[in-house]
Amino acid sequence: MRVKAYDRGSPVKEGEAQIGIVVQRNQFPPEFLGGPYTQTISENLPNNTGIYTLRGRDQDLQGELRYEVLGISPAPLYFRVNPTAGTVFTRDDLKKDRGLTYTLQVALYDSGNPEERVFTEMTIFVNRNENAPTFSQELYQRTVLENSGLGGLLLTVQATDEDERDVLRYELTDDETCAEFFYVNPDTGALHLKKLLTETSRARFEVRPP
Ligand SMILES: [Ca+2]
Ligand SMILES: [Ca+2]
Repeated sequence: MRVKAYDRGSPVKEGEAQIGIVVQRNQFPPEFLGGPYTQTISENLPNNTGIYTLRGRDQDLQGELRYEVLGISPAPLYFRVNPTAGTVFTRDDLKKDRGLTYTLQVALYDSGNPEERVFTEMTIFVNRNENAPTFSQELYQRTVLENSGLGGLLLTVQATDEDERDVLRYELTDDETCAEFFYVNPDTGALHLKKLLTETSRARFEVRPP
């Protein structure tokens, strides 16, 4: 646009200028990058531990992005998000609950006028250890010949754990002589001879729970 000013003198004289108006519009909503999000954590995490940082952007950002937890219950009781950094933190003792999966719904706002927003969900899996492993039998027994060869499979112990994600490992816990003559595969529970029994006069080996 042009604008003109003139006097009322005689003769009339005038000056001219240009006017430029820039209209700032909020054309683009913000967006989350890389979602949907998942994270697996331990139930033992202390309060205020950062577990993940959400990332957002806005093509015509005029101020700052703002993150806010909106749901979904009970996730907001245990998790919060830093409004400017987007980092998700624990906010309470997870042992107060027994949930294994939490869905945290987070909104992202730009600072436009009017404000635009977008939502995302973060799924948080919590590892809990509520059950001790149990063996399939209280006693495993096997008689072997004194001259049994090394490495042969004597028996296999087997335990299960009701905590789905727990991975079990086996270990001999009794006296040193047992550990000297026998070996248990930590992954499979298979018990093998690792030293010839002719090298001891002992007739009975017992491995008991601690
Ligand atoms: Ca925007
Ligand atoms: Ca367990």
